Amino acid sequence: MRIADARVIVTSPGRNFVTLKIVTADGVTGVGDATLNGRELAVAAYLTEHVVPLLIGRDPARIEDTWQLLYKGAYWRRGPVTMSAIAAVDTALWDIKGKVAGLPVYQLLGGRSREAVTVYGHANAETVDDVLGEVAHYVDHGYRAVRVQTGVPGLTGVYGVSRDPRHYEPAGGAVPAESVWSTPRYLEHTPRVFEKVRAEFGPDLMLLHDVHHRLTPIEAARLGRSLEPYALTWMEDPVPAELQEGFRLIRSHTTTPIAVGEVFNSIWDCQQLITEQLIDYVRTTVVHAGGISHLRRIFDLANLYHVRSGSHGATDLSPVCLAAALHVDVSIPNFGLQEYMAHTAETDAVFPHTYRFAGGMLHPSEEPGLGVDIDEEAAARYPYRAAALPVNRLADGTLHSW
Ligand code: CS2
Ligand code: MG
Repeated sequence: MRIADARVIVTSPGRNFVTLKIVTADGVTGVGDATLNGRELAVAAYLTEHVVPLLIGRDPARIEDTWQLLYKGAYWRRGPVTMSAIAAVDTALWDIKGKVAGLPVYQLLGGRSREAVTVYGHANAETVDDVLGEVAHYVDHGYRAVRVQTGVPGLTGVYGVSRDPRHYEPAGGAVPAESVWSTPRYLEHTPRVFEKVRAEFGPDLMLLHDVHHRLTPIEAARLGRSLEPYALTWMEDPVPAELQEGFRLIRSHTTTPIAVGEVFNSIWDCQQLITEQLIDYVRTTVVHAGGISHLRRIFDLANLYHVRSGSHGATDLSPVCLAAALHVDVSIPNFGLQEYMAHTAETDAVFPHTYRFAGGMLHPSEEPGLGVDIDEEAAARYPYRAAALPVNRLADGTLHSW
């Protein structure tokens, strides 16, 4: 079997997505997500100019050798653009391998380790009273886990609070929107949110919160300690994670579990965090961490150190990524949680898929391969539009993590 064609498809059904479709000479196709929010065209160009020419004529069955060729062969290793491009190729080749074998990909990864994939939803609102209603929405729909994000009194445009509570999309126009941040106001407000949510919904509901990279380690330690009475499942991205050793300081002060990794693109980004048990969940996912092959390596390392998966699953990861993630989620021994922000109907129409939601869980496709595709005619109806992620500043104008 040989790769005869590989198409890079950029489409924007409500938001931008980049998809790689690989076609073999026998007509078997595979798809991979290559979407990098705010940097979509960088990945599309990397694929078109530097990857697709290498794929034509290769044996699609050689997934590992292709991965090594694209990783080591680039000389310039790692980084979100390179690893998203490699991820798309890897994912598409696993899709093809499943179709050729006549098996859903999870069967090629060792089979089921659980019946389905427990997911968490996104309850968000400007005020605490309104967010209680949003949490109730997810509980009423069977969710066992809910992420809670609210506004902060005195601030506007706080991360995680969206106009449309069901579809949070942070990328806006071509020029980044700017918001103003205050850590003192946030640290003062957040424990009160979870005091009310826990009191309203009792001890069994899994509660999560995304700090979104905004604190220093000692501030994160203070937040973690203030949240301990409310027994969160995790506090996410408490600090920017380039300084992995910085998490030792957080760890020494609080037992609130920590989840990190949606911005990581290789095992090297989290090796110290995992091997020193500085985190409890690693949030890497298929599209940004080198595909199914590399993601499995990260989760296998994590498994040795009591670290569970908690893969990213925002709406800027396409249904192709989510379909692939579910095959990994259902098969690994150390699954924790899968983020699930449902895509819009417009997006789902471009990416027909057979995974399904029921009772707070996602069920991966049973079709051969990943169980997802891209409708190229529908995709062509949604041209790309530049959309940048916001930036964040302190009141004095200092650029802060968004
Ligand atoms: C967030 C994302 O889902 C999450 O945990 O961190 O909404 C993130 O901000 C976006 O994926 C960025 O594109
Ligand atoms: Mg996050």
